[in-house]
Amino acid sequence: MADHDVTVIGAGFAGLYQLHRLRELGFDTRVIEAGPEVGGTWYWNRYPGARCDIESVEYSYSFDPQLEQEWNWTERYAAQPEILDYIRHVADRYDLRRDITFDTRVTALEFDDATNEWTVGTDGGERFTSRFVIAATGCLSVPTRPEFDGLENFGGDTYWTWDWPEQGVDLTGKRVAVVGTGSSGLQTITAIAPVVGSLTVFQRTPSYAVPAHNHAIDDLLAEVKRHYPEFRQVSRLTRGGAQCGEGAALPPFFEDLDDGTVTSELERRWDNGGLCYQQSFFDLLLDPDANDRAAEYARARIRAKVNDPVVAEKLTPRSYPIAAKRMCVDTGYFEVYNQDNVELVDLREEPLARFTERGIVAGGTEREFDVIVLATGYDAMTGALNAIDIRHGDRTLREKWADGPRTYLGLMSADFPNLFTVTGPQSPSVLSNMMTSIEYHVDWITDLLVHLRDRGAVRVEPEVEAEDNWVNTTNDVADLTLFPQAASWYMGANVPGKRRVFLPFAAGVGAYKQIGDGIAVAGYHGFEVA
Ligand code: FAD
Ligand code: N01
Repeated sequence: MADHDVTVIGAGFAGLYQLHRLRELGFDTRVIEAGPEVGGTWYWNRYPGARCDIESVEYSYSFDPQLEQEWNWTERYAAQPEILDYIRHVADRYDLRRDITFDTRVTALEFDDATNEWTVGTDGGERFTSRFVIAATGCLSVPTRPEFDGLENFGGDTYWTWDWPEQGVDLTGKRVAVVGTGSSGLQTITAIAPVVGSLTVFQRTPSYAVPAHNHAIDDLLAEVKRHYPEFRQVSRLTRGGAQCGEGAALPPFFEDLDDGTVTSELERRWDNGGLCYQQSFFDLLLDPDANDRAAEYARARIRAKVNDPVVAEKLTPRSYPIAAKRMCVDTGYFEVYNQDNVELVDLREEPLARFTERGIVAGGTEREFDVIVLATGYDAMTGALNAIDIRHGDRTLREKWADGPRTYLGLMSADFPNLFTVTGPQSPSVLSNMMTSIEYHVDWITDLLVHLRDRGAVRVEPEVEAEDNWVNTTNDVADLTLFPQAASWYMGANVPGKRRVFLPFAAGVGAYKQIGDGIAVAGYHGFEVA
């Protein structure tokens, strides 16, 4: 008999909810977490300005109505400390910590056909067996760490946004460089600009960023709390797992709108703020004309914020369709470049050559710094799974996925029985409000484990044909969209040597839920159970 019924890897939002569900149902469950605390993303990312870009009333658990009623979000977009407080509160409220082993990394998983169990190996040298393993390892939990020439020679302080010191960093009056202008870079730059002595931003590709218009949400919170269950029901059937203040209404098709309505719709969405700008048209990521209009409008709004037209042009994204890379949500980011002590270095004009003891050489010029901040992104979706040596017989998951992930529903991979992935590749995950997708996957996996237990079954895995069909469906859907036209982390393009395939399922959370529910109702169609 296995040491545990289920091992969950990771104690972020996904791992914690998974533990709670399984323990309630009597499964002996153990969680292994690499970090010293719960929280995942929100434990590690303590950089200045870190906050969510999905509205707090949606970016939260829905499984317990009492929790929903009792927790009070203070802002439209909660900041990292508040989100981490919430996760800690959840861990304490449901007494989750007693089943979590912290400061321990799962390094190996090996499946035994004779026992239908996984042997789990950790970096502490422990080995134990588990009937099932659920990887709640996160889609954005393994940083890329680009190999910058000479980085180790820099004599000042270097910080990565994903591993910001818990005690904070005093940047007052310092000469600071930031490399990277995705969401992490933008949030950091905006937060530190008022205190630093000087700030130099090294930008390779400009980002589309929509203003957050963040504010206190007392009234909205009270209103949502009055009908939270119905509110969540609606969100689960939307494309993005969040309502964007529009309820269940679908956005209009671009070609159905006259020119004036197109402009007013873009203006309304932009002024409302946030990622929902990309929902201006249903076909914004399908129709190049729709995309061009939304992109041009965004570019005009961005340019209007920056005083120097040369700097404004450098900050204006042009090289990829809007929203084909994850958009950013900002709070005064572009205005930072109107400060006299802020410089933008466009790495397309002045390539980054190397780091030195004093600073960074780009375009033949050495700039000197006290502190360098690296906000260079993640090996998304597959990074954390491929970091574990996952074996069945003479095959590893890493080898199987060398040309891109192969999964059924983003939940399991054929020939790797009894191993589940929460928000895995080829599920909507990172294209959605992750809380909606996490809860859906955790509930789906839990229901399947109960189904197996009720039948005395000890093994489940996808049929190869079902997996092939799902991989084809995922790729076909992606090919209908403009996503593949951007060199994004969605495509694996930010990791040298990573195969370029579109990683998430792009047809939306609502469509995915209907498929997932249908497969379960049909007796887990496409899964072999033994
Ligand atoms: P994570 O929070 O990543 O947790 C995974 C955990 O697994 C980590 O604690 C990690 O240490 C652990 N782990 C990984 N591998 C191992 C191993 N081998 N052994 C042991 N432990 C391991 N999504 C949104 O929907 N809205 C947002 O506003 C939003 N903002 C974000 C902001 C930032 C800065 C980042 C980086 C991501 C953001 N995301 C957002 C995505 C975010 O990752 C998810 O919303 C969510 O927090 C993921 O939860 P998770 O539990 O699936 O994964
Ligand atoms: O990472 P990124 P991130 N030399 O990959 C640049 C979520 N998130 O951590 O675009 C120079 O987006 C790179 O340039 P380029 C959200 O899902 C959410 O910022 O590859 N530059 C890019 O500018 C997000 O999408 C929030 O040309 C290099 C930047 O580094 C995801 O996490 C906040 C380089 C990396 O941007 C990842 O965001 C934070 C090099 N060698 C994160 N390598 C919210 O607001 C990379 N870059 C909720």
